[in-house]
Amino acid sequence: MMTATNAIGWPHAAEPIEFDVYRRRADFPILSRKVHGKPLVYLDNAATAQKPQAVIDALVAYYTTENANIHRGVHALSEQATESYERSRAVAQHTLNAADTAETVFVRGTTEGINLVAQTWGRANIGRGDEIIISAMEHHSNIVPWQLLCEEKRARLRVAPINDDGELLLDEFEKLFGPRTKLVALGHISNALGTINPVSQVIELAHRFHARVLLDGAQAVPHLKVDVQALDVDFYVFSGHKVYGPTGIGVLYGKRQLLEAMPPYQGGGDMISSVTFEKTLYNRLPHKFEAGTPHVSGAIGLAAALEYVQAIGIDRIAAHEQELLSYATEQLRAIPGLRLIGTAREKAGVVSFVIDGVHPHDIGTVLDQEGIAIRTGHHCAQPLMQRFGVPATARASLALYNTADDIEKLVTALRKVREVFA
Ligand code: C6P
Repeated sequence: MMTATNAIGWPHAAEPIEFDVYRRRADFPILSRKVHGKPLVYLDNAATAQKPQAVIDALVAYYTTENANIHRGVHALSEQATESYERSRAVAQHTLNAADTAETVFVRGTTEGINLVAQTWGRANIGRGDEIIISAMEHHSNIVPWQLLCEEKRARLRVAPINDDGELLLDEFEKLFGPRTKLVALGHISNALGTINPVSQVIELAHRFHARVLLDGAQAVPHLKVDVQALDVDFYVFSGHKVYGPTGIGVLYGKRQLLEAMPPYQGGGDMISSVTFEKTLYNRLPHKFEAGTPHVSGAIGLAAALEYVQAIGIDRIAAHEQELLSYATEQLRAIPGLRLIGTAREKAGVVSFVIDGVHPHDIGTVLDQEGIAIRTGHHCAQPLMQRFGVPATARASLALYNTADDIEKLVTALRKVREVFA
């Protein structure tokens, strides 16, 4: 249990919060609104999760009582804002079980975290002919930054294949390693399939070949316990908005010795210890990577979200979501003409599917009229769609506040889709 003091008074994890899903739903004000006259059924959590009152209150409290620039002022507000920002970093560090706050860099989100590593560690460590391994199920954020780097350095991007269930083929994966392999960049959980990748095995394998590993944890941190030290992962990134926090804030974890050796990402205020026109000395970690005024309120809101999750218990959230996933899978399988895309044995709360003769966008539009929010499209994973031979899928994705009733409404609406388009 966290015992850190709470500078701006949001309800933090002093006491565990009971996990009764209907009580927890009441923590999320948006869930009581209607859409097209129907109660909102929010099943687009992989895109972004809704925010509990604790997070909204933390943002309001910060702007109402503390707002100031950080690390700069000697006045009281600046000192308080700095303390809250740095305390938020400690909450993020604790969430990932990083050894030190110096290893916990605030970024805008997963996308920026991956680009930061590609442009700093990557540019310094990847050379002509070197190889980077990704998988066939990556989000564009974990493809394009490496393509840019490979183009610049004339390095080679290699893609680990997956089977028809959407699972990594570990034997094939292993065959991709060689003396030029410098990095493996892998999604911890696929946003489009829900597959939970065997990341411990991958890290162990990569380290045998002296390659570094970056895990894209955008879909993992909201759904399972992540321990970067136990994993022995080199870099780990996630976005705040998918774990009930604000948009525009995320975390990059990096092992200290790697971050120390990396050049800065951007230049500007706060990332320096001294500047002359002849030479600039950089600030200590993690500030070396946080140029300019950071998203102070975002970090504070993220900490409130992480503490909220921690107070409920990530294991209880995971168990609840797994139960709903089994129920949803069973119910969807019973709909004639519906095909699930992504049937891995180890899965998080994502169900992607197509329905014979119906474009996924039409599914999304009919569901929207019923107040049901899902995502349709390629989910920023176009190569994965090509692998499954579909242009797009419909995707329902779960969060801690979803219920069996939400699944039943989804299933009823999908049966309606069949009737409308059959
Ligand atoms: N996936 C989805 O609907 P940002 O946008 O930086 O917060 O996260 C990017 C990202 C990276 N990796 C994975 C596995 C992701 O799922 C995402 C975001 C959203 O699936 C929006 S495309």
